[in-house]
Amino acid sequence: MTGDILKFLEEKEYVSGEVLAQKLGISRVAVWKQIQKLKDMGYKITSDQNLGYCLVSRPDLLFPQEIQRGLSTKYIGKEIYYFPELKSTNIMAKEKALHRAEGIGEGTLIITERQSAGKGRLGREWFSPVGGIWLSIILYPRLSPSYISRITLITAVAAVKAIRICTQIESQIKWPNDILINEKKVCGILTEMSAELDIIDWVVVGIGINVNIGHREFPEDIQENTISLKEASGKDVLRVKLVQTFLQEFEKCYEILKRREFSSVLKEWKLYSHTLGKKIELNIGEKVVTGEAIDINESGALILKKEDGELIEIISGTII
Ligand code: BT5
Repeated sequence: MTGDILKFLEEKEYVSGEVLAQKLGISRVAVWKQIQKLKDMGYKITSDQNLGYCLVSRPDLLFPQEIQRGLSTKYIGKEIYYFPELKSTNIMAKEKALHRAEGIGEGTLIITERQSAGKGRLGREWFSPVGGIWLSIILYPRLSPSYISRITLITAVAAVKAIRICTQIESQIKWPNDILINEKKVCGILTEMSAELDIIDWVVVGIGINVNIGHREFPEDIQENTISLKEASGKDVLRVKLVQTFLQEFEKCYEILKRREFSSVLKEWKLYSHTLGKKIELNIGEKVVTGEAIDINESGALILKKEDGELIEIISGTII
């Protein structure tokens, strides 16, 4: 309901309680109650006995009605579950993905202001205080499970583009799931799935972006290698705009992937790559391999040229 009333409130202009009541088909007292609710949520609204209500400013919070206002996607983010705090958006998204039959559609978004137990890969922790973007998208692609690494790659491309559009900052992708600015991590991606032998059941793409977070807020042990967009740009970044832009870019890339036309996104990935052409040391399972990262192939695997010249394909690993 508060979402409905927001559609009719004008910024910097008064709308009478009478008009709002008529448009929403509720009483003027009910309008007043909704206005109080919005104020409690952080919307600044002035009221005048004769003129009615005027929206002065919106809070910098990731409310669904704010994200959906002006969002031009077809299905990504059309349904949004918002929480002021969650353990982990990926955990919540995985629970929801199990309820596809009950209407949890493709593109459903789980978003929160802070995570108390944000997850990285392989059980690692993800620090997620207020001021960042912590979200997960639920997908049901009719693709084989081998597409999972490509889903991480397209997410990274969408994130780099959204960051550039909203902040003019050029970031780079460190294979497979990190986005870096000046060699420091600004964003991480965690893709999880459930699949049959040859078809994906569901995928949850989780992304965390350090947006308006002060450097000293990061725990000491990761401070040296982390950065936020606020730090990099020297000013606060509009998180709602960044979420919208990311969702729009993501949907474009995902549509391409669903048509199995990965090569155009892969081309962009290579353009933004921080990894290709570098000598790297990779942790893969129990083993460590060293070599030059020479390419990413059409399946999203990293091609590593070992010191003895042998070429190996790596689907997942961590660069040390
Ligand atoms: C990742 O793991 O980079 C995946 C992070 C995904 C986070 C999102 S937030 C929304 C969704 N819900 C979740 O619960 N998770 C996803 P990995 O490559 O394993 O990197 C983890 C490592 O990054 C940690 O061990 C730290 O060293 C470092 N790290 C932790 N928090 C960080 C932060 N906020 N910024 C930069 N680095 C961080």
